[in-house]
Formats: sequence, structure tokens, C-alpha cells
Amino acid sequence: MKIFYSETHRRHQPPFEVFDGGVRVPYLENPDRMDRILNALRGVDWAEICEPADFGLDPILAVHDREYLDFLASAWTEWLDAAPKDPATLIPATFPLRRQPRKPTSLLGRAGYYIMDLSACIVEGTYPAALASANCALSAAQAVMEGERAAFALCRPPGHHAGKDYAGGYCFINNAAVAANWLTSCGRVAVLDVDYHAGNGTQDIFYERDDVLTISIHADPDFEYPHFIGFAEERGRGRGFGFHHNLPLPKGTGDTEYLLTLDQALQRIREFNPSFLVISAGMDIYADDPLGTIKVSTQGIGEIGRRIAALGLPSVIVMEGGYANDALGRNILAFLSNFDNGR
Ligand code: SP5
Ligand code: ZN
Repeated sequence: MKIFYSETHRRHQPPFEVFDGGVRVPYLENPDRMDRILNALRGVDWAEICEPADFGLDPILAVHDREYLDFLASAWTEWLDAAPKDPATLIPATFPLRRQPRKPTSLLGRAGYYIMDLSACIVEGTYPAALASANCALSAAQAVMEGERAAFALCRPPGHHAGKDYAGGYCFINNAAVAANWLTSCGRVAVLDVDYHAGNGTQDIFYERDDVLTISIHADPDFEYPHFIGFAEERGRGRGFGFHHNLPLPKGTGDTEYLLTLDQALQRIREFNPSFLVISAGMDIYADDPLGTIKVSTQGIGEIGRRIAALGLPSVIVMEGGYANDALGRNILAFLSNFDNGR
């Protein structure tokens, strides 16, 4: 299996994020995550690690707003130019109200406007890392379009919380959405998001479209981040109505209940009969994840991969979250080894 991976992610290493209550914690979405996964992949004979190609900005701008990308591109130098007291990382502290906000011109105004929380911290290398991450997803999509049965985009930073014009939850560019949209030139696409958190960005991006079916299985936003989106009654708008599904789960969900919910999602995907499948593969459903409350085992993750692979669809597997670094390697192997093993 081709694994698309770029070292550029290392340039994105915020020193901390801010949790609820104002607690500063070391940035959980850290480069060590990739090292753990790479180590595991280097130990199997079927994983071929490849550099991504550069697709330029067009496929990203097909999903994201130009002014938002301009903000990502210049935020860091503007932040340094502002000579802040602690320049370690750009984190805004003021956010727009629930009305049509005027687009601000100041850096901190734009940062609040374009960033939804205190975990999408911007540092010097954030923009190049986000571009390289999107290129990994596009390269995996291209490999699958050219006939590979499956390819893995080892993306960092992750993407599924990023919407058309906003960052959040460690995400800046929605890698899975960029890949899915790119694939629509060749047919209909289903996006299945198994990250622990609701894929709000992907939901927003495709909400009014009927050529991309989006399904997210996640912890109920009634108690979990992203709190304001990801509820079962949100099913798409306009021609997109019926082409988005949220499957929220309670705390403590184990393998058996998870797999029953997954089967519902897989049934809907079969009915949609897409040409391609994009999987937002977050590993934070794992029982010991520090951000999670869902209790899926490594074996359960393997079974999730097996059932998704059994759809028999050309599949682009995109890395999202997963913060139990010790277990990340084996969880990714358990998931991936169901697809295309030995090719
Ligand atoms: C890609 C991805 O998985 N992003 C997740 C972003 C979640 N950010 C939530 C931060 C809230 C932290 N709550 C702390 C609870 C620790 N027990
Ligand atoms: Zn997550």
C-alpha cells in the first residue's frame, strides 16, 4: 500500500494549546504521533512510504475560501510584526457572536474570525505543513484514481474540523474534503469519518451537495467537542438533504455497539453506490485515548477496518486524530492491514 507522507509537518509544532478552564497543556497533536506510525509501518513489508506530489493551490481553493487561506499564509509574520509580549504561538482570545460578523482587518480580529477554538495554534511552519498535509491526501486520491485499491495519506496536521473558512481542533486545511472534492471529477464520493470527534468541517463543506455523501460517527456533541454541530437531526440542506448523516454515540461505547453503528453507515454507503470512498481515520476512538471517552479496542479498530474494506470500494484513507501515541502504531496497522495487504 502506498503511504503518502511529508516531513514538512515537523515545522508545525505549537508549544502548547489551551484547554477548557484556561489550562495550558503541551500540544497534544504533536510530531511524535507521526514517528510512532512511521515506525510501525516500517516494520511491515506491504507499506511503501512515498513523497506527496505538489498539486498547487487550486484543489485546495476548490474547497476553502481564498481570504481564509491568505490569512493562514500571512498570520505568522503578521503576528511577529505585532511584537506580542509572548510570541510563542498565535492564539486569539476573542470570537465572533452569532450574527453576521463584519470581516475584521486587524490580525487578532481575523484570527478570532477564522479560528473556532484554542487548539488550532499557528506557528512559523503551520501553513507549509498544512499545504504538505493536503498534498498527501491529494496524492493518495490520485493513486486510487489511477487504480490502487487503497492508499493511506499520513496527514499532519489533521483536517476534518476545518471548514471552508475556518480552522479548529488542530485542523487548518480539510485534507479529506480536498481529496473527496478532487475525486468528484471522476464520480460520486462517500466520506466516512470514524474520528472520535464530529467531522464538522467536512459536514459544512459538503452540506448542500448530493454528489458527496458524508457520514460521521462520533461522540455525542451534547457532551463533547465540537459542541455545536454533529447532531443526528443535521442531514444536509437543499439538494444535499439526506446526503449527510451524523451518528452520535454515548460515553463508554465499546466494540460491539460501535460496530452496530458502523454497519448502519456502511449500509447507507452501499445504497449511495459511490465510485470512491474517503475515510477520515481518527484513532481517538481507542479506549486509552487521552481525549476520548469511547472504548474501542485495537481489535475493534481492526474489525472496523475489515468491515469498511469489505465494501470493496477504491479507498483513500486519511489520518485524522489519535493521541494515545503508544498505541497509534498498532492501531493504524490493525486498521490498514485489511486493505490491499501485501501489494
Ligand atoms: C483532529 C482532532 O481529533 N481534533 C480534536 C480537537 C479536540 N479539542 C478539544 C479540546 C478540549 C479538551 N478537553 C479536555 C478533556 C481532557 N480529558
Ligand atoms: Zn478527533
